[in-house]
Amino acid sequence: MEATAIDLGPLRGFHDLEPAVEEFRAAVWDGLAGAQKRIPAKFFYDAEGSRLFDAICGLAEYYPTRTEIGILRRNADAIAAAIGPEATLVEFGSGSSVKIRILLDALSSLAAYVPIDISRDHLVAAARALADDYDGLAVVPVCADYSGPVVLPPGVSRHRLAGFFPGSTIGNFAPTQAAAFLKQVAALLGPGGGLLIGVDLQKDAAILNAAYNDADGVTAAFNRNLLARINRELDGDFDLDGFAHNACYNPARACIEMHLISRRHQKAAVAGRSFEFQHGETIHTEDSHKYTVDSFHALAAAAGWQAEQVWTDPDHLFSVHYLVAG
Ligand code: AVJ
Repeated sequence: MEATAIDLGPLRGFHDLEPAVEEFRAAVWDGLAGAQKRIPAKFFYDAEGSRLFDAICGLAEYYPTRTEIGILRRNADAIAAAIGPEATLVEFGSGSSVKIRILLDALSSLAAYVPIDISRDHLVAAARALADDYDGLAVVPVCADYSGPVVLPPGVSRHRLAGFFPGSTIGNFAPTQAAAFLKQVAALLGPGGGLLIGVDLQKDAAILNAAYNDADGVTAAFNRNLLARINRELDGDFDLDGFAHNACYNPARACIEMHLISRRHQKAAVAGRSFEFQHGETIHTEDSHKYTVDSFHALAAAAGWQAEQVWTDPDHLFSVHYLVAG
């Protein structure tokens, strides 16, 4: 079979480390073999999952995206001043171009923009659109799983590195993993490096539960797409109607837990292996941890980051932090 060439258009390079299907299969086999079945949330984002996530971001109930965008817009100048001139901006997960465009508009000079994302097609499309719209901006996309070790491409200026990790994606990590990730980012960006990070805040459980159980069922479709993806990529035979979406705030863990609940006793095959599901048994698909400003500062400090500034919205729903390594 011939390799398909990727048309880079005006991009300055492309580093493709997209996880292979073997990694997905190993994670699903492993995750469905345990007493509590689970699948890592990073596998939500195939093309269909990325499309559904974009739809979630526009839902009335899903406050984080529009709230974070509001915070970035209102404080764009202060954020640009904190990042400083001639920085190389490294984005972990290149989901929403709306957010990065707010920063690119406010930053008067930038050495390069390096988006890192697990979903190759999504990444290339978003990177190309930015390179088209921001004349002279060096856009260097890296297709990789940033939850593991990341190596920046050669030729990217290390003069001054600033990370951007919006969306409260940090909440998908358990607190100990989040600290490990923040340490790894500090090592990657080096002493004096900065990190602009969005963190969802603890709040009334009713607001949180509504955000993850939208009336239109988009979050349910996003959750079930994990099974559809297994069927597509791992020769699975999941009956999608056999699983119900469930998301619920667990106050003891300060965390939204998302599950797929088996509606009956059933079996499903994944790449030649059969798994059994009891009636009511769940697959744990996502954790979304919520912080206070103080609990996040403590986490960041334990990982070697100093809290420089924090911006929030009038209702205290969401926070954006600027941290400095060292
Ligand atoms: C972007 C991963 C942070 O946890 O709120 C949205 C993902 N899951 N609705 C979140 C998500 C269900 C989202 N993160």
